[in-house]
Amino acid sequence: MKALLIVDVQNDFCTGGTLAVPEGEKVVPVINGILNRFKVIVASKDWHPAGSRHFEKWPVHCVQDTYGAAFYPQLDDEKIQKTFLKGTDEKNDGYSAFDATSDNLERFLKENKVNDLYVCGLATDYCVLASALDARKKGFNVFVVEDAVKGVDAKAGDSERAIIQMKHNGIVFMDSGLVPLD
Ligand code: VGL
Repeated sequence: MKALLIVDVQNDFCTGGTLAVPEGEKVVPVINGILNRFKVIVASKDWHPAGSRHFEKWPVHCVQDTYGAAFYPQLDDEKIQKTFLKGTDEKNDGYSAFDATSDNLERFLKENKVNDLYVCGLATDYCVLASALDARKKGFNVFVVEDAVKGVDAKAGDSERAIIQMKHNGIVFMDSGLVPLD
């Protein structure tokens, strides 16, 4: 069984947000266009308390229950079966969807007999990177939908380096048009 993991497609990571990823919202139509190829669809959300230590490194973003933490409005979120909340305590960065505390992502995927995990969303060089690497460590076959991710690139080349690191760890990059239908 395959599953789609939609990482952090939240208002604060899109244009107008407090930690906007350049062109972040451009992933949304690409993601919406592949949802019907999956029976299992999950998402992660950055979900920080207002006093998070994470905000010593980053502008305040994705504070629990705020507009900035909501899914980008055009994301077709009705098809998401479960959303995993991460970075939920003051000491936790929560870059990886597998660090979610609201529920256990690894257990959910294994209960649903998922072995192929397709990853998309924001941002290539942080939460997509951390989630994809964790998925590999946990034994999933991992595919990143390359036209459905965007990077922060705080330092020029960060996304490119992240992609190389993922490829070195056996993660496969695939255009959305090639995601299998079944
Ligand atoms: C992220 C930077 C800081 C992400 C989260 O979702 O990739 N990036 N916090």
